[in-house]
Amino acid sequence: MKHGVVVGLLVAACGMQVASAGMFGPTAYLSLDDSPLDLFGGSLAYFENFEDGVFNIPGVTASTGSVIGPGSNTDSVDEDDGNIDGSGMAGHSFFSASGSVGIQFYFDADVLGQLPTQAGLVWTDGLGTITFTAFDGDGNEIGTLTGDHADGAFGDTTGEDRFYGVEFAAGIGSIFISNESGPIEVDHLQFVVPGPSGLALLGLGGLALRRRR
Ligand SMILES: [Ca+2]
Ligand SMILES: [Ca+2]
Ligand SMILES: [Ca+2]
Ligand SMILES: [Ca+2]
Repeated sequence: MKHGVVVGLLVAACGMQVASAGMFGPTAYLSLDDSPLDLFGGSLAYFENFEDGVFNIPGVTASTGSVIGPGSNTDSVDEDDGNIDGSGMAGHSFFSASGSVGIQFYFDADVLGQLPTQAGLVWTDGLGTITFTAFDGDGNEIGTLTGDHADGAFGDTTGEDRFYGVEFAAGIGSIFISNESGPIEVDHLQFVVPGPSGLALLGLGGLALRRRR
């Protein structure tokens, strides 16, 4: 399958690991360049970095949480403040007070045309073991990843930040992420919906993505 080959090449080129079939991560992530998703593959790519202070890309809703930042406790993805410098405090992230309850992002096939075939996000803060689970359109589990990379600090550190994602050709209904204790922060929510050829990138990161090409 051509699509799968392209993803594989990207993963290999970036030196990233695929934890199991169809799952991406957890892998270090400081900028969109670190994404293993096929955002330029001729499909519709959606990207949210929360940098305008609102969560407003179409076709996805969150079970809980809100946009925060900038601030000393804000853990944005590092690049969003214009400098990859070990700090995310000058950016924005998506926050929820209970990491153990976690955050689930639900995709809407009616809005998107169909469910995404790739989806992921970046965990940026919390405590304890991180768990990421992807579900299909019927709520059945596609796969789960776990990570143990939280640095124990509630500041703006970015060396601990990791991408978690999934690829599932039949359609991804939702993705869930949690950590054992403390609050939770995520950023760079991104997903790919099969569509007409030619990149039509929707979302706040569009300019950044085009600049890199
Ligand atoms: Ca930064
Ligand atoms: Ca951000
Ligand atoms: Ca962090
Ligand atoms: Ca931390």
